[in-house]
Amino acid sequence: MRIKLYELAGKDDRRFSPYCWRTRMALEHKGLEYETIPVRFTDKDAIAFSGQERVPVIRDGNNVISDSWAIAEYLESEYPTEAPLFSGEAGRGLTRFLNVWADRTLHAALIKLVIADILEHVDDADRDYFIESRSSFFGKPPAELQTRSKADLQAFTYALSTIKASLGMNDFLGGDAPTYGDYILFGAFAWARSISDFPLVPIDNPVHIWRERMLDLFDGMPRSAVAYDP
Ligand SMILES: N[C@@H](CCC(=O)N[C@@H](CS)C(=O)NCC(=O)O)C(=O)O
Repeated sequence: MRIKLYELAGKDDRRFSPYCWRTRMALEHKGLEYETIPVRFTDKDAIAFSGQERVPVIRDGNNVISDSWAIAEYLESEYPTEAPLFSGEAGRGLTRFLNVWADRTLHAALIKLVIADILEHVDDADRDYFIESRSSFFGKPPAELQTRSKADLQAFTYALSTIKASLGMNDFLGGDAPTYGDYILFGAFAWARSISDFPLVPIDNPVHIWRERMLDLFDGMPRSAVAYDP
């Protein structure tokens, strides 16, 4: 039976969740058959069976798993003979570090640059929910948060600087081939690309060159997603 991936979707079937992108890339990496079920922010009933309110969620036979990190660990233990996501225990530990860094540092810097653009692409039914939930979380509405001030641009560039240095040495964070760490980082860029045409990284930057490489993986599946800069 195919795995079901419940995935955030906006207008025009835009898939714009960084966490759902991590899971989608992990499923592709393992070569597992899956189908995606689009979910809007306010479709909480559609994922109520998972006992929580966020995507991604996967249903694999009788197993239901939520949270992109828990899903990656599940796929690795349930499908050990498929391509490894972590390359062993040390790889898993270091990737866990990257997961926390991306959630806390990279996403925190990126959201300020694109949050109002997200609003343009959420489903109409989600518009009020998005404004209210994000205004409450950040203390101001999306339009006031996305000023792209010099300080906000510098914070994003600074957050990426370590990754930039690392990607200047290897094709992928995982070395010669991508591993789950690459998918964590790519989630942020797939998210931004799906809802914003703001140029985050200069085209001669190793991060941009890596992003192009990532877009070509899996027969170009990521590149063909509804997005800017196709
Ligand atoms: N730690 C979770 C975060 C998942 C998450 O925050 N997903 C967002 C979509 S990007 C969501 O479902 N938000 C629901 C909401 O804001 O109501 C993971 O890694 O999967």
